[in-house]
Amino acid sequence: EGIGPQEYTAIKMEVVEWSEAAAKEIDHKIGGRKIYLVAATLRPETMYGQTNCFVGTTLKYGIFAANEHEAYVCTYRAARNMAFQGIFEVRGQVHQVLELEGSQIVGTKIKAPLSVYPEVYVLPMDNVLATKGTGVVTSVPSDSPDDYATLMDLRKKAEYYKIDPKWAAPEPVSVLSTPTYGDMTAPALVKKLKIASQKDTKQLAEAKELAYKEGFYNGTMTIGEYKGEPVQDVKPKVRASLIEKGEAFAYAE
Ligand code: A2H
Repeated sequence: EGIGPQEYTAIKMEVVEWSEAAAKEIDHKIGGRKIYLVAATLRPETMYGQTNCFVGTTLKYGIFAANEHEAYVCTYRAARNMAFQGIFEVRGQVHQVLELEGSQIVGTKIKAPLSVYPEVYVLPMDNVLATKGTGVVTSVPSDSPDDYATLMDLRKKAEYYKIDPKWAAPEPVSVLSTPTYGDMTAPALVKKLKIASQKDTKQLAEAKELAYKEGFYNGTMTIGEYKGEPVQDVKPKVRASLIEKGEAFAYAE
């Protein structure tokens, strides 16, 4: 994070089936719109390896009407930014249809664009910041140490986290390979830095830095249309293709 705005790719994850707790609240006000959870990522080239998506259980989310056909789930703060970036039908205007608590969204089944797992579940993560991105984090445990550590926590303590173990079952998938960490960067770093859980925030920050540098500068794709090509070259191509297909949009803050 340096000078100037952070350019995210906002991934549109269409709701396939709401969790029981959210289904109770969703009513006719959505007006037949397709609803998407919107996740802000800096690593669009890793979307092949999405296994789930994360929300903060104590965060407040809204369902915002983007236009006649679509509504987005994110924090109010992100919706306001989107409105001023011309992402909604009327520039500057936020139309919140409903408010939901993160805990209510957990267990919702969604589509994950590009993923080898076409449908995945929403799971809880402790360290989702309300002040960054959309408050929705798509999970790529092969390349994000935070995502990997959290997924392992959830598998170990499904009951404590109030999740169905099957929601956390998809295995990490190799997306890219690096000379230092091999085909699974995040699991390799979690092991190397002896990270035991998502609560090890200091080591996770270090792992995140190392994973990003090695993956971006020395990584080669192991999957998808650009298999064998350097990650640096592939990132803008995957981003452009997702945007062109209507599965993502540019979001900055
Ligand atoms: B990244 P930066 Cl594979 N709270 O996407 C916590 N983390 C958040 C967030 C929030 N509100 N919003 C976004 N993020 C995560 C993929 C990924 C990411 C990989 C590897 C590293 C990585 C899959 N998760 O991030 O502080 C999102 O996770 C490390 C750079 O703006 C987003 O990109 O630099 C990243 O943090 C943005 O963090």
